[in-house]
Amino acid sequence: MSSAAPHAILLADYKPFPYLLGHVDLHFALHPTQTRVKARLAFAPNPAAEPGQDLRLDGEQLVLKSLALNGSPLGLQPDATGLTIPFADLPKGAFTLETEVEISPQTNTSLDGLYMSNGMYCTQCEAQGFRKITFYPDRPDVMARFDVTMETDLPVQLSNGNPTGPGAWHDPWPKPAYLFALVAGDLVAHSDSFTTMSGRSVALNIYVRPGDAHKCAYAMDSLIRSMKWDEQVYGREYDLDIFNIVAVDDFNMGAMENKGLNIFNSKLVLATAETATDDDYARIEAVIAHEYFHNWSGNRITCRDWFQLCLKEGLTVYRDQQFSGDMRGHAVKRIDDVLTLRARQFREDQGPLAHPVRPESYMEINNFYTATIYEKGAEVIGMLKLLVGDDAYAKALDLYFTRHDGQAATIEDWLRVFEDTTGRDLTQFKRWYTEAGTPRLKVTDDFKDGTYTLHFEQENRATPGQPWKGPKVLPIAVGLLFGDDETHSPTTVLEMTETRQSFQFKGLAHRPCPSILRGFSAPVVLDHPQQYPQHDFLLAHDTDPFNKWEAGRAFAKDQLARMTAGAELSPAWAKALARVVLDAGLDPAFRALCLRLPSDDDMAQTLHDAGQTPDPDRIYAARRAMGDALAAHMEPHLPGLVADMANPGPFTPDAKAAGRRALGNAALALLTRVDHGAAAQMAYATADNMTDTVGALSCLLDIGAGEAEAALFAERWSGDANVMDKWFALRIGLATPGKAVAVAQELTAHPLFNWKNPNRFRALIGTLAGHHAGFHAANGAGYAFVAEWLLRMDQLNPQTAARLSTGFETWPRYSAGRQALIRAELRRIQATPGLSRNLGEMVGRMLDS
Ligand code: B3K
Ligand code: ZN
Repeated sequence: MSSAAPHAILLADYKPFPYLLGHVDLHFALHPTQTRVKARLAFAPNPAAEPGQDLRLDGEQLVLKSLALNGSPLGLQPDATGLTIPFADLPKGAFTLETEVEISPQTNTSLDGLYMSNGMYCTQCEAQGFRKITFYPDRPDVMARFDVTMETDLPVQLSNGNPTGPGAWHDPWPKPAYLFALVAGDLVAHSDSFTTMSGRSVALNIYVRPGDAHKCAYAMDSLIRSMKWDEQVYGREYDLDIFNIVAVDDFNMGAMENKGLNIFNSKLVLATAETATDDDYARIEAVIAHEYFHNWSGNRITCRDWFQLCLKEGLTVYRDQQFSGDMRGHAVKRIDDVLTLRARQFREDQGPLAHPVRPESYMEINNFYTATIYEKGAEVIGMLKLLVGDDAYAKALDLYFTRHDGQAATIEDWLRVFEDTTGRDLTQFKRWYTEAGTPRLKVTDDFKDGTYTLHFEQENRATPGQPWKGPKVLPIAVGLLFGDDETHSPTTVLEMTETRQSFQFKGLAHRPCPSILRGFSAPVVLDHPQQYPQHDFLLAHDTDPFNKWEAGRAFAKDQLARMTAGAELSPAWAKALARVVLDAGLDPAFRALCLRLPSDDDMAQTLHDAGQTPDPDRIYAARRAMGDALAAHMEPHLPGLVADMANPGPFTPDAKAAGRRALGNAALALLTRVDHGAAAQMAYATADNMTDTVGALSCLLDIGAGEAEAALFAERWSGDANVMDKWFALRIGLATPGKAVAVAQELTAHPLFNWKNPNRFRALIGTLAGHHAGFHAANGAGYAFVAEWLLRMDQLNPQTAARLSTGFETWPRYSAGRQALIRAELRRIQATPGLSRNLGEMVGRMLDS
């Protein structure tokens, strides 16, 4: 638990650290409860800082055993958050500080700092875990070269950099402490090698528990493709002799980019056809790439302070999205990314936790690893690239990597490379970094004397602490369609900078149908009063794949909104959708995305944004009715579609085969609605891979059947934690709203509900919080259940508890009754003695708005 009294840290207060740290020697005598850490820190005064300052080192939960300055013992005692060496005690020039501390990895349940997972020692230091390992200036702008040695009986002993002997490592690249890592365990390696563009050979290893080595091939292949891609696309070469990845079962997030020693949640490494779904494979590929790409965007160039987090995260997400698009197809990747953006970032931006891509204050930095920093941070880069063009983007990135190599940089530095490359003034564009909230873009049009005019108006609504905002620079990609026989309609990027702005298209023979915001060229909510037949027309004819999909989406949302208000579903919708889904000329993965109905949470967000109060039960019922109507309409085609999508030959995880499975399983889900599960039962019995197994089981659970299959599944996979997480999530996620809380409650008594494991906790508690109608049960049982478990988790692992508390962030959307119930739970959490700074800050921000 964080012991410091909460107080706000401000961007405006940044000051350079008064001492430079040239070199660090660390020695670990590893022991489960009495690990000894010796540190030798070589300091010199920082000429860029104000002279005469004390030396303040961060340190939490450390037992200080000895302290010496230039070899002479010092009789100082630490306080709860660190150690201060008064300026008067410091020599004039360079000096060396030596400390020895004792820590207890086994009892460190926060999974932050040095901890143990299944008998293995591992670390997580971003953002501020290093201060739980030794006394240190734990801030990203203090960079040093590290030498590490360790003593332990465990056979595999790893740290950053290159090995210099058994259990000894030297990292030649100066780095901040958050990139430090150490692993010791009984592990086996899946090994390979990579030859870089300048001909250096790099040893590659993925370390896992004995018995799991056969599950690493896909992660290794993804790593090699990432290394090649970063050379080819960004000219970035790897810079050590060795690159290690370690998979651990107990991990607070997905993975961590420690220099030369990435540590991964095992669910993002281990994959075989039998145990991993296509989504797992895609995620493994993306996260392996993301962490590898951080070697340049994050490690070689790091952040000056944590307010600049998007500098590394937004850019690295943007790079991993480009990579996945190159590997798997850009149209489908873009649709997936926009679905995630809306589900997580638009949701955040609409509620009490909204914050700018570069925040200006925080209490607990770990609460800011958010969709806004990551996903919106990436969108901002995509807009910048669209505005300056691909060539200028490439030049600006080259300049960024050369100018700032080895530095701890800022968003100002980042924007300056674009300004210097292009001569553009990015002052207005910078609002994307400093102002929170999703702009709304209203569109109207007119046509007169051969001139078609698009009128745009942008609205930038207030967010917590930011009542007023200026207009944003919006790149709006537009195409005009004139008839149903177009094979290509060119895209023009309009640059909007004012609150209201019109753009004319002259010399047209007749009025076009506009396709606006192609490729989702800016992260805005489009308010474009188009309806059937425009949706129908664009769904059939738009040559921009994103907007073709978006037209179907807008059509479905329009229908769902009417249905929640009591109207009937229009038969035109199913007809229009079926035409695309059955078009064999289109990519199956794209057709599968078209079949995916808007989620309940997405509908609630959309209704709230339009000024209505969403009713979770009505949304659920409308979406079910819509699925039933589509199934009835498509019934004659479904068995054929399911059969057509079967892949010939053995399982392969590539995008083409995965796309066919996605469409086949989406069609099977519809078929299950009309054949009462006959085809899905057969599919379950014959499935030879996890995608089809989960696909068939989901179909059955979705219609309230599948008990026998679910039991078989649990029996077969009880020994595989990553697979069992899926089982917990399916049972709860597919329960009917009236039963979801009861099912979740019952599963907390399951012998495999190891709630201390973050993956399992997310699979159960997180899935309930994401079951829209179940979580928002009118009697408040969902809220009380989640609150109870957050409080329990907070005692052990505040980061995971705080992360899951975002289940409550949407409270302002709902009826007064539900609002009161949620706020009561949030107040109950807030009033709990001993609450962590992490959860305390989250709950406080949610209640304050
Ligand atoms: N940089 C890490 C995330 C650290 C989260 C700290 N609470 C993983 C990533 O973004 O690549
Ligand atoms: Zn990252």
